[in-house]
Amino acid sequence: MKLKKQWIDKIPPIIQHDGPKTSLLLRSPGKFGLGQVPQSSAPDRTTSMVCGFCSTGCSLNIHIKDNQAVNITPDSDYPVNIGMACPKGWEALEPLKADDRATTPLLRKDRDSELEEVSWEVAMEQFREKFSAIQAQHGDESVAFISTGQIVTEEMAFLGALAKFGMGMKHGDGNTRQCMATAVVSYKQSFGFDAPPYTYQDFEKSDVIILIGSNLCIAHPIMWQRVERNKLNPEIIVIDPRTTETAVAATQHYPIMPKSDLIFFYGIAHILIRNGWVDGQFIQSHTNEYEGFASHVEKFTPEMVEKQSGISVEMLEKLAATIHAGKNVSFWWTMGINQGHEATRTAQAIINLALMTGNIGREGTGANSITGQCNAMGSRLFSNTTGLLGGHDFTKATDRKKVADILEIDESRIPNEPSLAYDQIIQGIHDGKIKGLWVIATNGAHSWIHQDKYNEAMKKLDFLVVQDMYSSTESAVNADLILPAAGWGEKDGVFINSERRIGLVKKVSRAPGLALSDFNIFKLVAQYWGCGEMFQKWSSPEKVFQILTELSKGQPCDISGIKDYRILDDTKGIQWPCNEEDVSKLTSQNERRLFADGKFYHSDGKAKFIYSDPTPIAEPTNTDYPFILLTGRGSSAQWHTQTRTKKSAILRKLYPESIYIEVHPTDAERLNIQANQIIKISSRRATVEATAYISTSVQVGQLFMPMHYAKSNRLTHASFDPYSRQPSYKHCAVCILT
Ligand SMILES: Nc1nc2c(c(=O)[nH]1)N[C@H]1C(S)=C(S)[C@@H](COP(=O)(O)OP(=O)(O)OC[C@H]3O[C@@H](n4cnc5c(=O)[nH]c(N)nc54)[C@H](O)[C@@H]3O)O[C@H]1N2
Ligand SMILES: Nc1nc2c(c(=O)[nH]1)N[C@H]1C(S)=C(S)[C@@H](COP(=O)(O)OP(=O)(O)OC[C@H]3O[C@@H](n4cnc5c(=O)[nH]c(N)nc54)[C@H](O)[C@@H]3O)O[C@H]1N2
Ligand code: SF4
Ligand SMILES: [Mo]
Repeated sequence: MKLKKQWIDKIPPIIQHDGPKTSLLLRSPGKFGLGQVPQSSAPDRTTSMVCGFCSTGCSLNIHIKDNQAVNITPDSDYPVNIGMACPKGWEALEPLKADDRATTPLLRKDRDSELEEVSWEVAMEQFREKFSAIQAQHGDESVAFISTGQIVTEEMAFLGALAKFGMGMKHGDGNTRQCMATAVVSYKQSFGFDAPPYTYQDFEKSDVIILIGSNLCIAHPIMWQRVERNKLNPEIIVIDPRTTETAVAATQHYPIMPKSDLIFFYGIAHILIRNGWVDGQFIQSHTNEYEGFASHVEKFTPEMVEKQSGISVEMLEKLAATIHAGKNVSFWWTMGINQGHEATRTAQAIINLALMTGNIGREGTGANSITGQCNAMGSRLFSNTTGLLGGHDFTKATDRKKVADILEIDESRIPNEPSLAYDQIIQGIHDGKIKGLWVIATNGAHSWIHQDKYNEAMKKLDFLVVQDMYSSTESAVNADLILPAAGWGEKDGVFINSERRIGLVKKVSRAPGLALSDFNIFKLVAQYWGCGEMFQKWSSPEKVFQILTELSKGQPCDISGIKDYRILDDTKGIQWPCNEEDVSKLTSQNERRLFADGKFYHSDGKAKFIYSDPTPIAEPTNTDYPFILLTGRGSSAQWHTQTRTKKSAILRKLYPESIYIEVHPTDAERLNIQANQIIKISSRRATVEATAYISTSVQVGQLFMPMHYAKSNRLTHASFDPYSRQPSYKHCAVCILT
């Protein structure tokens, strides 16, 4: 079916809502009825909204004067952060004011010319012309999109629906592939649905808290504060090759050999079974495949595990004994697990420990994957990339029909298979199958693994569109078209945090120049593409939210009880699920966890033990490349590729300005490296220079480089977990050139 074109005069005057009147008039005279921006003189006020950085989802009070947000204080009534915020939260307004904000669309006439300012009319015309010409010549699947976990859920859903149902794209993935894909696949296979079971109160109710590949103090500082509030004098166990800030604060640290976690956890399961420290009743009533698992782990004897993981038999026995002694044991994992060559099975080995000891569904327990970005959970359920909107499945005819009926679209517009994964899209570009790419709110030119290969792919594209708050990002500077976007604080919608809590984000500030909210950009694209009619009901973020609640009906993530935004404000965010019955029971301090009834989402209501044999790492060290390079978060003041956090003068004081690498004193001495010396680090892909920080936080033979400096991903090796296709950022072989 070809959709009818609708021309510019039918576009609703949406542009007028975003930028200030003056710059609109200066920059884009013309067709959009610009004289109507109200210059309101609203009284000073304070409103609260969820933070736009990490997945903790703290609520911040925003103080507004003369209709502009001027200051932030943490919200003391919100059940997540209870009056606390980390430096990024306190400084969240600063990135909005930066000089390099994208304020107007920028277009490159051809590959060799400079980016030039153009009006939205020209930008949208080019967008339509270039992408539709590519599709006409090479097929619908020759244009793809890469989205994000950092825009509001309503925007993600709009993008996913527009690109796939409206524009006929088959392939679109998100930066959540770099981050959460492993947790998604693990939960789906083990529980029957992608469902992190916990509530943050579990940090306070656990007597044994096990943090695996998670540097909570740095990456989720307010979750760490929740651990600190625990009055049970808990054992805090950190399993991490590095002596991180979190490991230093723990009661037990297991400095595991990188990527030996699968063997390690099978070894712990072996000891628990050998000692009879399992919950037979729970296993019997609520799980499948336990016998197979128990015989699988027989060969992972403590002696064998000691050799592979570097953790002594005594320590292994101690960990198992601590788990057994705990009343409420909680297991938490983050990127040290998700980003690995056998990440899915490793996450499932953690899930298996919780299941076999009955540590799930009760307070202070759980197999708990911590998410990363402010709306990673929103993207998992509603981005329409890997899964069909609302936690549905592209491959199921009944799911496609349900979604088509609710959206009142032709069922044939819904693809019957999930998209290619991020790495397959990049490979598709290299292979000449994908010629057009639309990148939204992610900076892959810095953050994707094996960066040089990524950038080569970008050069091969016929047309690259980057939609971002800034025109200066590593991704934007190489685009053919930059679409200027409003950021957090400049638009409305919801985020879903790590404990499944849906929280509101509000427009408290005006986007600069001609920048538009992503929502309004998608609306414009729909109009220009000629599929505006399909999205007639998608008139505002709140209207879209209501459509999403309807789509979720009957799913484990059912939120059909949440009728409007107001209730989210009144109840301080609501955790999914929340159907009409649940909503009547909500209190202002509501905290809910999943699986209290022991029912999982597989058709027989049981969880599944999933396991397989360990596999070799992709790039082992050798005499030429003798060091293991680890990468990750460097400080609580740095956010990913730094497009936002480097805009705050206060945050900039809290971290080193240029790239550094941590080296153990023994290695430094052997290679005659002095503190703060600039050294060269080489992998099979590139050589980069960095300042040497000599520190016992890394083990001998291991190096750590934060991901916040663009060069780090020139070194990383592009290998992927086979089930989740998540990149293995935390292991590659390098040498130090002396
Ligand atoms: N300040 C700040 N906070 C953030 C972010 C940020 O950029 N800055 N990003 C957010 C996002 S999107 C995410 S995903 C989270 C990430 O949060 P985390 O996952 O906690 O952060 P990382 O530093 O990437 O990795 C955690 C730890 O994994 C360890 N590790 C490496 N290899 C292994 C291994 O083989 N086994 C084990 N057990 N551990 C290993 C590393 O040493 C590291 O300390 O943080 C979120 N919060
Ligand atoms: N070596 C190494 N690499 C890693 C990791 C690692 O541990 N090691 N971690 C990986 C992980 S877990 C993650 S999540 C990724 C993150 O990687 P990215 O997603 O590339 O990182 P960000 O810097 O958060 O990029 C977000 C972009 O969106 C823009 N933006 C922010 N808000 C908005 C908005 O509302 N609208 C629009 N249109 N744009 C907006 C920002 O300016 C920025 O350019 O990095 C991955 N890369
Ligand atoms: S912990 Fe996360 S959500 Fe809370 S203020 Fe800091 S960045 Fe924002
Ligand atoms: Mo992430």
